[in-house]
Amino acid sequence: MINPPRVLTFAGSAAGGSAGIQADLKTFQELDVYGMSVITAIVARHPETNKNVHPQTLEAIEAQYTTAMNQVGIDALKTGMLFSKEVILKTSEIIKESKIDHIVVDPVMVGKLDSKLLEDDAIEAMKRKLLPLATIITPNMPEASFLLDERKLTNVEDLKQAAVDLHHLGPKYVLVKGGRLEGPAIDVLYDGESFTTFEAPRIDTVNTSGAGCTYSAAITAQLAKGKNVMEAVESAKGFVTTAIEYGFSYTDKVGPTYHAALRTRGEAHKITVRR
Ligand code: PXL
Repeated sequence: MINPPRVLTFAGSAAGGSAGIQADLKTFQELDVYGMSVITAIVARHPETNKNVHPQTLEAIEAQYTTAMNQVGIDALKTGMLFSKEVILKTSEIIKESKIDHIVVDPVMVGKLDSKLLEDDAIEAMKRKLLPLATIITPNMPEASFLLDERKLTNVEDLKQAAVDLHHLGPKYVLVKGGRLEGPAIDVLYDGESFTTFEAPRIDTVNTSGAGCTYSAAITAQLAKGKNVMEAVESAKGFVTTAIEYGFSYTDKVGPTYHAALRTRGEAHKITVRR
């Protein structure tokens, strides 16, 4: 028996199961890595108070991390919803001291159901303290735009320029995801020297809740398993595209992607990679 690689997510708990910690752990399990979690906040709307985000204390966050590190050890780590400046600073400090090889930062800001997942005064800490520590950052178009002073992004050329400018903040790789483009879903990867694009067919569905979490969790799992960044992105995009294809909903609202799709429904979508 060879022990599976150990992967930790720092993220919010999405009580509905489609996104955040829940999406990450499902993805880790599907990709045969050992999943662990640090819950930074609980996202769940109270019917009377309407309160939606229930932050965890820095003490609880540190305790979870220490438990995972000391009881198990960590080969790769991803961050999702961190919510506040304080949590971003604490998480950055932890990552910096940890010397973990693979750090994936998904700069989560707003959920598909319009939950606000990052406070306004947290963005500077994210740019200055967290992004420089990343092996790869995975903003979608609104997140990339927000990190670049609300720049308008409308086509692949804009995504490429955004990737170059985000690379100046210090991450080794930048993946700007073009899920909101017209036409095929094209993502741009930039390593400081050259671009690689990853193209999947557009899937006509609204059930994409947690797709971004799932994609970055799959990248993290593949890095932990020894793939390089390019291979990890290609394989993760195949995984998430298949999960989106078989997305579903239990209600009339946006539903989850289907994390087990690749295992239970057949082949990954072919991803067209251009260098
Ligand atoms: O999909 C973004 C996301 C990330 N993390 C948590 C969420 C959501 C969306 O709702 O709830 C915890």
